[in-house]
Amino acid sequence: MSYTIDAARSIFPNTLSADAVPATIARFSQLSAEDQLALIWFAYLEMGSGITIAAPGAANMQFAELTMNKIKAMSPLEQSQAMCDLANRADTEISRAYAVWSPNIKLGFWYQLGEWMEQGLVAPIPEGYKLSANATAILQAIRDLDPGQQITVLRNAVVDMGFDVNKLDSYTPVSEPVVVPTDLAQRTEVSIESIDNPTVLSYMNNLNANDFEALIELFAPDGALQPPFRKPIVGKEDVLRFFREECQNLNLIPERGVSEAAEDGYIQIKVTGKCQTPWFGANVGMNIAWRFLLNPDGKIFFVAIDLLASPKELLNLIR
Ligand code: 45D
Repeated sequence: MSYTIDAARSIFPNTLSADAVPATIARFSQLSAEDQLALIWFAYLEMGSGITIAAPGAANMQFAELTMNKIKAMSPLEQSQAMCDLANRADTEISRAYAVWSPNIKLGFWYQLGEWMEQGLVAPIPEGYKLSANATAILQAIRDLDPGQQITVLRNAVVDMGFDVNKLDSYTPVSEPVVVPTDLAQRTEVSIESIDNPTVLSYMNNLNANDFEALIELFAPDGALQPPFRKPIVGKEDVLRFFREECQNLNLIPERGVSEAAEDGYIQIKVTGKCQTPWFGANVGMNIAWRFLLNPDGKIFFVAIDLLASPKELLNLIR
């Protein structure tokens, strides 16, 4: 007998993830499109007063440029409609174009629209717009989250907008160009209290160096990676695609861990620490757990990445 992905998902079952994030997103998705846009606008303004978002690079935005300029050229009424259509996942040309973009392109698109809204080039949220009671309560719930959870809610809200790709017959995903891995001489190495497993250390170091080719070789052929609040991505090909499309320029700062023998010669290792996204840099450190299950060859059969419920969870290494 050996592990299944399904069984692997429940290693270290005491790990408490930030359930408030999917709960908030579920409530958010019940709101009207107008309320959704206004709520994000207010949340974004409040967040922006404390932390700055890094502007996306031009190379990443080339794919959204046409659509952004189309919106910029519209009348204010049409602009508001186009944004509502995105929130409503309506079947429009813009919503279809948006749907196939990688999360970072979607975020960059809204970053630009947000700038243009502030500059008066794109229709703003009407002055004096009054959020519904539900939206007001959700905005308060977002305020009560820690910064790492707040930015995850915002990211998920953006990723969920646009036409549903599952309703498209076929499509080509559009993502930013893959960066060149960091020069060997420039790489830094992590150290993790109580962990010296070479696979785990190489995982962190290769991801930090954007060296996705080396990173994927740490995985078993049928290995899987489960991002926060998502189902596992299974198989080297799909995991590699995920790394290229969604994992560039992350900064992993693992702190401590625990390693123990599992069944059939497997090893399970839990590591906790921080992760920074290029959008917010060192301003926002997300509290993260990595739950690895390594096969007898030392390859990654499964790794889950969890956004933790609270900083206290960083110290929770019990089985
Ligand atoms: O609707 O080990 C307006 C993996 C109003 C890989 C707006 C990982 C209207 C393996 C303001 C204009 C990736 C899993 C909208 C590790 C409106 C691994 C705009 C984890 C939408 C560790 C809103 C990585 C805007 C993690 C512009 C956990 C919002 C990465 C912008 C997490 C929001 C990254 C932004 C996160 C959010 C990034 C830029 C959570 C970025 C969030």
